[in-house]
Parts: sequence; C-alpha cells; structure tokens
Amino acid sequence: MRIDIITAVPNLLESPLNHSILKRAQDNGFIEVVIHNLREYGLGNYKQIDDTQFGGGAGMVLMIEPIANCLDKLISERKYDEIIYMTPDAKTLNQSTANSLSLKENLIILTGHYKGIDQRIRDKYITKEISIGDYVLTGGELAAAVLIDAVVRLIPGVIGDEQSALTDSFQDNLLSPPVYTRPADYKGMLVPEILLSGNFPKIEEWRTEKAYERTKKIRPDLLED
Ligand code: 6GU
Repeated sequence: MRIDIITAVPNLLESPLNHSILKRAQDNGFIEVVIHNLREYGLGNYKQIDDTQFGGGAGMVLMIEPIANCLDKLISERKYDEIIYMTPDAKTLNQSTANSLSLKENLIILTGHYKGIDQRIRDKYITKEISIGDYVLTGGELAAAVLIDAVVRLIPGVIGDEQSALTDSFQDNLLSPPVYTRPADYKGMLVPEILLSGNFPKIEEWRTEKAYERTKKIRPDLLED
C-alpha cells in the first residue's frame, strides 16, 4: 500500500510514523508513506497557503491552488483508490472503515488546519471525509496518524500474530474481555481460576461472556447494530 499525506505540518507526523509497528511496516515493504509539505506548493515569495475567508469571519482557510497543484501532480502519476480529507465535520472512523481501507493500494490523506480548506477542493477531489471523534483537534495530522495506524495494522503480515488483529475489540462489535499475565496471585489479587484451568472451550466461553458484559455496561450502543 502507498499512502501520500499532504500536510502543512509534516513534523507532526514524524514520530508516529517512524516508530514501532508503522516503522516496521515501512522497513519491511508493506507500506510506503510519502509526506508532501503543502508549503512547497505555496504561492509567491512567502509560499502562501492560507487566506481569510470570503464573507468575513475569524480564522484562515487553506487556499485552493496549493492543494490542487499537489493533488494534480499525484493524480497524474498513479491511480488512487481514495482521496481522504481529515476533518471533524465528517463521519466518525470505525473498524469497518479501517477494514475496507486496509484492502486499498493507493491512498491520499489530506490534513487541514486553521478553519479548514476551500470547499471547492472537497467538491472536486475528495472521495472520503473522516473524523476520528466528536471533539476538535488543532489540525488533521494526529487524526491522520490515528487513521494510518488503524488501517496499516490490518494488512496481513504487519503485526506478527495475525490472530491478534482478528480478535481485537470492535472486530465483532464487542469490547475485549479482561486479560491477565503472571503472577497468578499479586498480593492476594487472584487471576480468574478458569484461565488457569487449561479447559480452552470453557475459557473461550468465559471470554465471550465477559466481552458481552463489558460491552453492555460501557458501550451498549455497539450491541444495537
Ligand atoms: Cl480528522 N481533524 C480535526 N482537526 N479535528 C478532529 C478530527 C479531525 N477528528 C476529530 N477531531
């Protein structure tokens, strides 16, 4: 999978992309991530990328030309499956969206700042808009890192134990059951005995029951779909 990210603040993406599993996914050739600094497409001597909005109002809006020039260049080079805009005024990311994006070949992720981007970019180029939750961030970069992490870990081979992505919370609309590791007795706090029993069908049953209990208590909305 190739992911092109267009951003005015490339530094914000450096740490999340260059450590741990996302780093390994790049080193091992599962994904290629290319970051495009919007500033390089800015207009004039000052490399301007934003301007005040028509009609008045506070906040700067990312201009159409720098983004369009960057997108036109990319689109002329290869076919993209989705051109995604990260914005709080969109549908919220969920596991089902992550699953379907993990099957794609080429993605562009555009991150906004300030008051947002000129609506004409959204009308002409954007095929999918994604928010990561009902709160406002200063920019789309951290949201893009969240999206990329959620998607890339689903690509077969990216996380060692493939079973582990399939049994995640949300993969079947259930939260995860509680998990424990050694010691079995920590200052009198005991691990549930069933987990020490070696009876794997019973353990599976217990885990499913706990997953339902937890989901019903914390996220009953998930059981309604
Ligand atoms: Cl994608 N961007 C910004 N700026 N804020 C957000 C968001 C995205 N998702 C939730 N809040």
